[in-house]
Amino acid sequence: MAADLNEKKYGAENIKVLEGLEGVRKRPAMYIGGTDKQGLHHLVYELIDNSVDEALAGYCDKINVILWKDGSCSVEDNGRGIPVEIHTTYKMPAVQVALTKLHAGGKFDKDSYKVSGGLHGVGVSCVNALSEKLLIQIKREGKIYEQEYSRGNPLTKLKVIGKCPEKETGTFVRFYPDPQIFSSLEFDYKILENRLRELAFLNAGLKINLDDQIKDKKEEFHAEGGVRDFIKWINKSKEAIHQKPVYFKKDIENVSIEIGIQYNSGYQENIFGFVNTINTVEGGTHVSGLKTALTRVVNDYIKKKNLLKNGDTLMGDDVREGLTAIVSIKIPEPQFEGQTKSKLGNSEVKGYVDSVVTLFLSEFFEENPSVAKVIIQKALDSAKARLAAKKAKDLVRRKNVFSLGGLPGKLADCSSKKTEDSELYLVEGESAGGSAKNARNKEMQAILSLKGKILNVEKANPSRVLSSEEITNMITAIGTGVGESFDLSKLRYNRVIIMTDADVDGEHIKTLLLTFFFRFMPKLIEGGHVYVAMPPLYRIRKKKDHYVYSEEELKKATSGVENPNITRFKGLGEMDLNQLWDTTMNPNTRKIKRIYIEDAVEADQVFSMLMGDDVQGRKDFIAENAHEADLDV
Ligand code: 0RA
Repeated sequence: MAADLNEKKYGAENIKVLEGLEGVRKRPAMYIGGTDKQGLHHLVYELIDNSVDEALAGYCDKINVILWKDGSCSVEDNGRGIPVEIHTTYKMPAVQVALTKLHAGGKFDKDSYKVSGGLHGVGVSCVNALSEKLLIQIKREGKIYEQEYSRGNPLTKLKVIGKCPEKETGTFVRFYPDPQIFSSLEFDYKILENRLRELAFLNAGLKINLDDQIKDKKEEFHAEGGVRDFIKWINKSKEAIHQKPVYFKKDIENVSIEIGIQYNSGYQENIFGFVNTINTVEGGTHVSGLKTALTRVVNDYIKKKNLLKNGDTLMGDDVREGLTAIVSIKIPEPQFEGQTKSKLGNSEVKGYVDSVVTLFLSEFFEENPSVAKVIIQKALDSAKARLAAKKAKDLVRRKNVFSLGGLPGKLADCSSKKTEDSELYLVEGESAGGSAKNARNKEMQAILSLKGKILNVEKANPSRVLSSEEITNMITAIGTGVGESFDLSKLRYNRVIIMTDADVDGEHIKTLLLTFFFRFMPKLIEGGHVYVAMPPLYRIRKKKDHYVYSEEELKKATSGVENPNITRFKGLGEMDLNQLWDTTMNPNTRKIKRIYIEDAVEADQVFSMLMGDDVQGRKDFIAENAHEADLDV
């Protein structure tokens, strides 16, 4: 550690190191991002990352995560075990150094390079600092060691508590997150499940167990096929146009590169980049290396087989329609750039990935001509559709120029011109639209009513989507444009609120609209501008009217009340103007739910499943999630 302090590149980190664990408790957000649910789960990730590093170094093939009934969480691995020898500088066991001294990235053992990715790489000492209690057990050299901590301070000395076979080694850490620090203490099975599954896919062969003793749920994540299995999993609710994913893995210099590719019959491009198991949502040199090579290899093949006249070539977008790809690289010193530090900057990586893809993919095409054929045909088709879409887009643009002020006639706009204050309600049906128009606050709320069901964008090609009138009306009203020409600064309303009936049809329309936003305006969702209104299901008449939003709530609210006066709202149309205003439109009393894209992989899965062909998957999903609506008033 002393050596680290002398290294200039650790500038900002040094301050953290000097501050010590009190600094972590004083300003936890600086170390783990926040003290909310996400920060809480960050603690688990920090521990898992250490174990994954041990797996990457080749010493561990099993990680167990347990959520205990008493609210604690433990992470156990069968790696070498954190060293217990007395540290020469600190004169205490090395494990105690690891748990009580902040480390400026990397493990305290300078020679082992850290590959997996903690957000801040602050490690187990941070978890210790933010835990009311922490217990560590280590198996090394035939002995079992144990030590206990509270809020970063040792409660006991490291002691030997038993024996074990020499070849049994590993580290077990159980921690109790500190209620003085965290606003939420409950671990979420789903959040952990997604990350653990991802880690299993990204570390072929590694077995990861998740055991939730509160929810009584267990799962083992294990993928011998690595990224190949990941691709199959992402595409499972889509229709693949070739059965086996294209897959290759190669190490160049110090960089390990693993790539999987499979096309489906849809139109979306889904390329997921990972660097040291971190999802690089902003892309970077690994992703651009893949894109460049893919376009070149396809065009070379087309040229060689004379598949296009007059030497025409395809564009990158043509080659990526319906593509699901993963490029996962592991690199000793990643440089992250971009707004959220999730874009890979290492410039040498682009060439490495390009050369791997060029080599393997051209070979694959030569050896699998029937697969090459369906992929190339798909790219040729999408080039045709691109030209058609361009015509349709031009049409939309022209329409905007000629129509009144550029806005659709069906839009009842608000009078305020300030985006910040204003809201656009997208309302199902003309009659509900009419009621909303009368109930609204004209100053800040605009209404656009939509005729029944909009086009299913998952199944239609982009040129048809963009020539549908309901959709062009919506695009023009929102103002930002779509796809690559999307410009958030042109947004005309701060909130776009989808308001449908609380029934099956309403649910369907809501999903269609969300799919549209997800596919064509994902930044609108990312920016937190998309909401759904939550109209109540029932009114209970007491001294004051009381609205309830679910069957359970109704049961609770009426238990013990004899002869409650209940009205069921079948739709928005059955409410009078005051009711509509109070329950779904008045910013002070309504319930609306903000839509998030938490995880691109999962969102894509859900949307494909809900909108695509996988009927059974869809039924299962709806049955499982039907009761989960988190409400924001
Ligand atoms: C440094 C050196 C050695 C192992 C580890 C760290 C280690 C750390 C963690 C954290 C969680 N699980 C872990 N497993 C191992 C190796 C020392 C040696 O035996 O040569």
